[in-house]
Amino acid sequence: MNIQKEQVLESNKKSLKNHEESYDFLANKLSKQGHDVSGIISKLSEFQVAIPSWALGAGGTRFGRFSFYGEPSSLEQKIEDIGVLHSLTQTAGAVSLHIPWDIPSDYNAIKEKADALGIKFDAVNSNTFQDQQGAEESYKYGSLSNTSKAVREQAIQHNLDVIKIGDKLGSKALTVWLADGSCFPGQNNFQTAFQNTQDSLIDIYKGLPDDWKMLVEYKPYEPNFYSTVIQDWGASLMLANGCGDKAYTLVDLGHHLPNSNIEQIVSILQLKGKLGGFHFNDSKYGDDDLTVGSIKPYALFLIFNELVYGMQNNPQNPDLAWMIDASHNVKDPLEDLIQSLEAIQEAYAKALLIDQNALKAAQLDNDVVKCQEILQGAYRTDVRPLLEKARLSTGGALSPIQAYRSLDIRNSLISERGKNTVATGL
Ligand code: PSV
Ligand code: MN
Repeated sequence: MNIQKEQVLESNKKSLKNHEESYDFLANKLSKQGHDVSGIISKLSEFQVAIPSWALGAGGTRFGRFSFYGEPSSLEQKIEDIGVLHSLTQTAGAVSLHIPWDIPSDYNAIKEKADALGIKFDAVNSNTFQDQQGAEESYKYGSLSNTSKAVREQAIQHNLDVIKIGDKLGSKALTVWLADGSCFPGQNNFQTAFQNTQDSLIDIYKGLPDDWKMLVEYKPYEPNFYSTVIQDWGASLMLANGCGDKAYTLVDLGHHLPNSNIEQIVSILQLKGKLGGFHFNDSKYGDDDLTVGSIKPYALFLIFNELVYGMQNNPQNPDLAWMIDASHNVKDPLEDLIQSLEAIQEAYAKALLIDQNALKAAQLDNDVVKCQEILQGAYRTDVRPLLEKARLSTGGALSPIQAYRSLDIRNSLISERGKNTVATGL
């Protein structure tokens, strides 16, 4: 299903006057404070976040899965769903494919479809955490770290195949996340597992095209509950450094133990030029994969403060691959993704309002109270009119959720696809 520009314009009509009033008020106030409002609007419009190909159907847990029906049952349909998100939000201009869940059957057709909808192919993700049908070796006891050379070779080859698939689509990065680890003390030799992983990653790295990056994702636990081979940013950074300049660390917000200072991790990785990618989500307890900004919006803002600082001050760090990596047990997946996209833009806009010069001066003066006032002053600003303006200026919806509902998109998808379709993914 495709949304026409006129439908979006029509849905905007009702709230246009309200938007103009609130935008004029805010823009006026911010300009008086010395902010470059149109510069902020352009930055918001340029900020595009990839949608993971595995998040468009119902999520679920091992206890159950409850569909909202009309799920995309092919990669073409997944791209169409991302097209819906992009038409409404104008910030979902990329897709991140998970292989083998989403291997294109017709590369040209997929590329044409994505192109027509303004969607690029961001990082491709390999999967060595599930056994594939017909595979000779099993990943039950690990993949790149496995004690068996044959298993490691199969996992290396899979990653090389994923690079080839991504290359045909125009992707420029491979994300490697390993479930490898152990469930019980003594099960693994930590050093052997780490060294095997390093050697395997180097073999994959050798197959990386010159203009590609390798993004090494870390996670402290799950599905292994005693140890994970790449458990934190330190392990990821060591492995990336062991591979070379094109290898970077990828931070997934849900992959930290409770109360970790993620903003500090992000900051130091940028200083070292080694932050390559980002998976957005939110969590209360662990890797909960909840809607971005739904639990800890202030932490998200503090992370964006560091990201903005890094983007402005760390030319040694490359442009990042931004992606949402969330799931949804009780929401329409498309509504959930719209809410995540909005939360990301909101945190970014607020971080752009931080007066970096004033903050630096207050830090030099050790004026702790002023430092906090500056951060919280930006955080407490209601920036939603700026987000609306950014969307309006690129043909998006003033309120993507309202437009999604008033255009009755889920019901149209159900009529087109039926109730029983199931999207690939976890
Ligand atoms: C693992 O929890 C993860 O964050 C990795 O990025 C996977 O590729 C993704 O979720 C999907 O399972
Ligand atoms: Mn992730």
